[in-house]
Amino acid sequence: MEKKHILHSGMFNDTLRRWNSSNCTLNPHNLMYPVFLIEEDDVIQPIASMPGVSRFGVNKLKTHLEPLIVKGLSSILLFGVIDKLPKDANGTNADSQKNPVILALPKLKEWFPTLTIACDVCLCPYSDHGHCGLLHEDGTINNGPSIKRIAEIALNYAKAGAHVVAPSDMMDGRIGAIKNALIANNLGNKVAVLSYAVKFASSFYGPFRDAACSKPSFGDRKCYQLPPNSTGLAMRAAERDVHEGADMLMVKPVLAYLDLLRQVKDAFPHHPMFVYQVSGEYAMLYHGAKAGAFDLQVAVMEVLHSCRRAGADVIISYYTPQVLDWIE
Ligand code: PB1
Repeated sequence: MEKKHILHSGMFNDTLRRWNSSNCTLNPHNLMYPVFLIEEDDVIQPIASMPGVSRFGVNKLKTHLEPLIVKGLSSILLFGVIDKLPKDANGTNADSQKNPVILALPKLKEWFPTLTIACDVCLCPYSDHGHCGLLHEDGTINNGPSIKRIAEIALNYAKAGAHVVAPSDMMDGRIGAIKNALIANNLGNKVAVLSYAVKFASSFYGPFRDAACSKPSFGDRKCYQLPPNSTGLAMRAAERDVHEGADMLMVKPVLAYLDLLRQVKDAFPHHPMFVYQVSGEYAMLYHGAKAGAFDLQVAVMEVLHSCRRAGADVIISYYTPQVLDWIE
């Protein structure tokens, strides 16, 4: 046997295994914690489709985040969920002064000065049609007004104190529109744009749509979320958003798209690469472990390490609270 083919000598103890796994470290700053924010400040609403995940009023979110900050949590991704505020065709309450995200931002910044706060920017949780953009009469996406509206919402979150705006709408040109709006308002150097650049029309979003009350009222999102089997469109989407000024890129979902994560990271090595372990991926691991198929901690850590190995710099995961304990 060739000497170089003797591999067991490189893995017979934990230190040797760590030496062979150095590019897969997982630290708190590699995690971003997605949280759902509701209008009622002192309410917690467990989400049936995502066992262990809840929607929080801002005061309950404070209590929930405090111990996580102590364990090193450095960033969250806010999703507003409205129930009392009306939804309309324009998503008016996406950025109204009663929007829970707009109201929470100054409080969260005061309570947690070390926390980087990203805000998801989209119309689907606020529009009566449940789509991520504005529509023509015939129900198709009206792209021009959509990116204008998305940029307006992003700017209002930035003005309310967001460090990062993250447009998950997938409209063509929204990154450039947001960037222009930030620059025109002297915020171009104070607010980062995290683009959901490579986001697929996945089957793994169901639990989120339940959690955020954001299901499309008709049709689907296949005309603006990438076809799951597209590589060319995926790479062109990343290139488009880099060209328009995105500060960070994202691939979403992740487990079924690790190949594209690697391709995007290799194509754009100078951009922080985010991945989103989405609601269906969360639930899949939860229920698999509950059914006894595998140990939850071992499986979740195996998946998160695969994301790091495939090029992810930051992982958006609902498992963040548990992972902070597991890596402590
Ligand atoms: O956890 C998840 O499933 C995330 C879902 C994601 C949130 N950014 C979107 C997917 C969808 O519902 O189509 C929401 C789109 N703005």
